[in-house]
Amino acid sequence: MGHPLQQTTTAGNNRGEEIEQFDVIIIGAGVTGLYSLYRLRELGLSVQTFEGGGGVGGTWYWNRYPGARFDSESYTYGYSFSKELLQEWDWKELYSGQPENERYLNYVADKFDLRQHIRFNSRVVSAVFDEDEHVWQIHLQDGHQAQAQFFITAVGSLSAYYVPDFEGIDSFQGAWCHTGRWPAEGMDLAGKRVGVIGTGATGVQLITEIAKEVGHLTVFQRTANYCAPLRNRLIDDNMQRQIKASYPEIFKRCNETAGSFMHQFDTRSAMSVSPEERLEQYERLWSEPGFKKWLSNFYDVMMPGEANEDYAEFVRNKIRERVKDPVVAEKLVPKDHLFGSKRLPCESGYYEVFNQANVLLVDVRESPIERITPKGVQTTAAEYDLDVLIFATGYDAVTGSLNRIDIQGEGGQTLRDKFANGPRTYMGISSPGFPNLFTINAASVGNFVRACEPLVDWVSEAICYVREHGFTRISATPEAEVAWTQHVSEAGAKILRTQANSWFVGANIPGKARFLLTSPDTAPVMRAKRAEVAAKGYEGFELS
Ligand code: NA7
Repeated sequence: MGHPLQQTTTAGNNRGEEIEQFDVIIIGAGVTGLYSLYRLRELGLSVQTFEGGGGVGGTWYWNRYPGARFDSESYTYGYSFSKELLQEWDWKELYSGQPENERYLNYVADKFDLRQHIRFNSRVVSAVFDEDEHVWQIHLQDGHQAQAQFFITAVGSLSAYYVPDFEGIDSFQGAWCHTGRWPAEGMDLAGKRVGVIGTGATGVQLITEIAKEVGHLTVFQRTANYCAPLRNRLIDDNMQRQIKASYPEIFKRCNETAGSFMHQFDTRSAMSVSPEERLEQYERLWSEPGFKKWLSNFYDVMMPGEANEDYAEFVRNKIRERVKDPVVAEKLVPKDHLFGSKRLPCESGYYEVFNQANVLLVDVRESPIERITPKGVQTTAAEYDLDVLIFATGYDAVTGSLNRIDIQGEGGQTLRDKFANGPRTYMGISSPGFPNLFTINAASVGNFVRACEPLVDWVSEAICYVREHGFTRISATPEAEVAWTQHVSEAGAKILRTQANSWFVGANIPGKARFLLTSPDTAPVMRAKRAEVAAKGYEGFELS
């Protein structure tokens, strides 16, 4: 049974098999995909979602590694579209962990009866635009086919997990996995010799948690990160009542900030106040939870220059204070990139792990990994014997998850080829030659849920506009693409996010073209831009 408003039809393919037809096909049942499904269905369209996983949640389905949790305040990360949902759901912790986040997304799927439109364990292998019929033909790994007028890739910006191509990886006789594919049944780590490669936001969460149970831990670090205390705590009844009474203000505040977080920069320059006042503010923010110490700081801390370096040194000294062995401490102190040029990993005892006698930090920039051996990891300096090896080595961001699907637009052009030197889009969401395709996984950063809701609303309204005005297709114009791509390149060069070698610019994947993979603009600027485009009858798009 479909939603009462839905009209699902079928058509025959050239082998005489029936193919289900929908108005919209969505790939992905994560945070963005679930909301897209809900929204489009409420607008009366027939929608089918294909999800590679066995359940809803996306990032919060796959990332079951110990320690996985939010870095945004939980109550700013929930959907805002339903007042009833906001009042019903109790976030238990200030920064909620993976099991609870997955439960939340399952609760949403059940409450809004979304599962009936989702086909799980269904990996889409190709999507081909039919230029005669103006529909997308979707092919799944299991042979299933479907078609729809509109096609939305809600495939996540960090979902194509990346395992470096180390020689000998298949010879390893212990157990290994990537954090983004943590087995649902867990990994048996108790008392074992465990190795972790990678010390990004994921590695920092994982290492802190598993250090409590492993026999011995070897951490292979290539780049030290600036990490700050999360200061998580339980939400008590009083705070719960306050949160529920103030959701409109919370979301209003998030919507006013660059990354849709609830923290606002201090409008003063760090260098305009006395050193004592500056330090007092650094210390005060340091004692508070979450991203405040990053995003409520003097505004110029987030700009390359004197203030940024002043705060970076403050953070470096915080690390030095916590690690007993000065040699180890110096290895953990970042010196090769600017503070804030990567998303700030938040931690709950990370640095103290390196004071444990059973924990070894291996600097693989000094002695790179040569190969994986049957017994463990061989660097240029030594071999480390391991029972379990965990890759916290990140993701082929944004384009990686699109590239896993053979997406063919007009004239047989593939999106993979078109994006080979970085995404060529208009506002991240549409690319000439690929009509009726919305690549919404390429458009949001920051607090993901806050950013995705207005984006999905915009795409849904665009789809309705096309249908209501008697058109069958919408596509960005080549001129809009050229102008936007140039804007990303020029404006991107000025922001802190492009200064480090991180996934934001594809620098974490060998051979990947360096190009900012997300918008260089703030969330309010992007919302205003999209609103203006729509108000002008979808300026920069061709409707036919
Ligand atoms: P990240 O931030 O991309 O971190 C990946 C880590 O893996 C990082 O420390 C890398 O070192 C390391 N890495 C990658 N390849 C290698 C090789 N070949 N050898 C040694 N070390 C390697 O991914 P995360 O999953 O931690 O975080 C992704 C986002 O999720 C994060 O931004 C938050 O928004 C949440 P490197 O720094 O490249 O030297």
